[in-house]
Order: sequence, then structure tokens, then C-alpha cells
Amino acid sequence: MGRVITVGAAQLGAIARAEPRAQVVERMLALLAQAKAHGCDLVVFPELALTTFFPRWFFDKQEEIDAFFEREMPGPDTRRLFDSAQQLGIGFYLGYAELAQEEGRTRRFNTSILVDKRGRIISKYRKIHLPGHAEHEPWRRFQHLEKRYFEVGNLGWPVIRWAFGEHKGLFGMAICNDRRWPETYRVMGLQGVEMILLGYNTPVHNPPAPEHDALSHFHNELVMQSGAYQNGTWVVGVAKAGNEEGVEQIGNSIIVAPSGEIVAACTTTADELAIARCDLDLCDSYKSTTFNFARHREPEQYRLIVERKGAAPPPE
Ligand code: CDV
Repeated sequence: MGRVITVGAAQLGAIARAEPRAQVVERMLALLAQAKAHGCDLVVFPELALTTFFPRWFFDKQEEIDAFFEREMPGPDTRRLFDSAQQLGIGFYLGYAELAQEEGRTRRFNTSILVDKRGRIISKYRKIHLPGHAEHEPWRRFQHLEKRYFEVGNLGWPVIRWAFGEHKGLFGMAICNDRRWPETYRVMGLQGVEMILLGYNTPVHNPPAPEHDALSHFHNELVMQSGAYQNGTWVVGVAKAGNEEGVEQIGNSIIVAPSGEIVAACTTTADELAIARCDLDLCDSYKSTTFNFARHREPEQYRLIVERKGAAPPPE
């Protein structure tokens, strides 16, 4: 039987710059209701799910930037999401732009939260790998100013033990560009993670390297499938997709098993739910054999190699 949790990858289609948050939340509520009808325990929404992907524009007025940020969570527009999740008995992952007062100053992060079936925030993550650039680069067809608008996350990669379905499991979060970095998965893998939830906004076009454009789906799958397999964990990756304000973003939301196999996928670039019954016990088959870290990793060797700054010279 195993420790089965039914998960919904709740992909969102494009969000226009003028679309009010309340309308986006309405779309998300429709996906939650669909998820409930299919028996989901947990639903994953994308990165920066409440607004258009605003780092694609250069703004010089701070109040224009701050209009995309949430000062409280839940706030007036998002409260309904929490209430509905509680009524339906479904947990959710939500990505949003967070404006926080911390250490006596205003701080801005690209954040995700994990909410349990009772509508309580049980974990928070702030994006660590911020892609893009900090200065306006007018040569680009569109900007990617995450390094300007956000600080690097300061919460590490927490892994929490929780029961969304009948059984407890170990859950972690990541956000978009994090999924391309092996460290993301390994830091959580070392904490025994069994399911990594992540949302993304990925333009098809990569201005500094347009030769990668045709490989955007391949790279999306490659990183999540290898991260899952190499750490014996489920990975649920969910897009904000479609043509958003003239920028084409990939869909390709997927649920990946600890074997590295894709077991569910969205096939459109619109609002869509992909569902999988995920047995957390499957993780053990990888964590206790090929990727038994305690038995097969060689951290001391890695440390020595890094300290030597490369491989030892070949023997005489
Ligand atoms: N939102 C992102 O982090 N997007 C990046 C793009 C810029 C490459 C990604 O890794 O998908």
C-alpha cells in the first residue's frame, strides 16, 4: 500500500499585468476545487503565482515595484485561498513576492510557503538562486531583474515532516532557477527529503544564450529528473505558462518519481491540473541502495579536492 499522497500540479496560464489578484485567486480556487474532485491532498501552484512575472520590466519607482509584493500572508486577496483549502482539506504550495520588515529594514524576497490542510503556514522558503541581472539592460527583448528586485533567500532549504494525506513524509521547497542547481536537491537530500515542491516562470527565450531556446523543455525535464533520481525523492515542478505580456513561457509542469521517471505532466500552456498518486515509500528503494548517502558518499574526498582546487597531479 505504501505512504501514498495524491498531488496536483496546478499550472497557471499567463497573468496579464492588469489582472487583479482577486481574479487570479479565482482561477486558483477553480484548480483547488478540481483537485478536490480528484482526491488531491496537496496542490502546487507556480512561482510568483499572484501577479504577472514583473522582473521582466525595469521600474525606477519603488512604489511601482512594491505593488507586486505581498505585505502579509494571508492578505485581503489571498485569504480565500486559505479558507477554501481548509474547507476542502487540501494543503498547498504558493509562490509570491514577499515584502518583510526585518532587522529594522524593508526586505524583499521571492518566497514560497507550504500551507497545511487546516490553512496554517507550516514552512517558508526564500529563493536562493536568483537569476538574471541587477541593472537595466535595454539590449534584451525583455528584462530579468530578479537580482535587482529581490535579496538572496536567508532561510536555507528547510525540510519538514508533515502529513498531508494519511501518512507523514518529508517535504522541501525550491523556486524556479533553484531547480537547475544540484546543490538545491542535495542539501534537501541530505535531510532525507521525500518530496520537493517547486514553481517556476521560464521564458522560452534566453537573451544571453538564444542557442538554448530550443532546449528549454529538455533542460526543464533534465534537471528535475536527475535531481529526483540522484536524491531518491519526488519532485513536483509547476509552471506559470503561456504568452505573458508578449513573452512566451514554457509549460511542461511535471511530477517526477524517485526513479527519475515523469509520472504526470501538463500538456497545455493554460490553467491545468496534472495529478499523480505518489508513494513516498518509493524513495527508500533509492535512498537505501544506489543513493545510500551514508554508505557511498565520500564527503571527505570532496572537501580535499575542493581545498586542492582541482584534481591531484597524475602520478609520476
Ligand atoms: N524565474 C526564473 O528563475 N527563471 C529562470 C530563467 C531566467 C532561466 C529559470 O531558471 O527558469
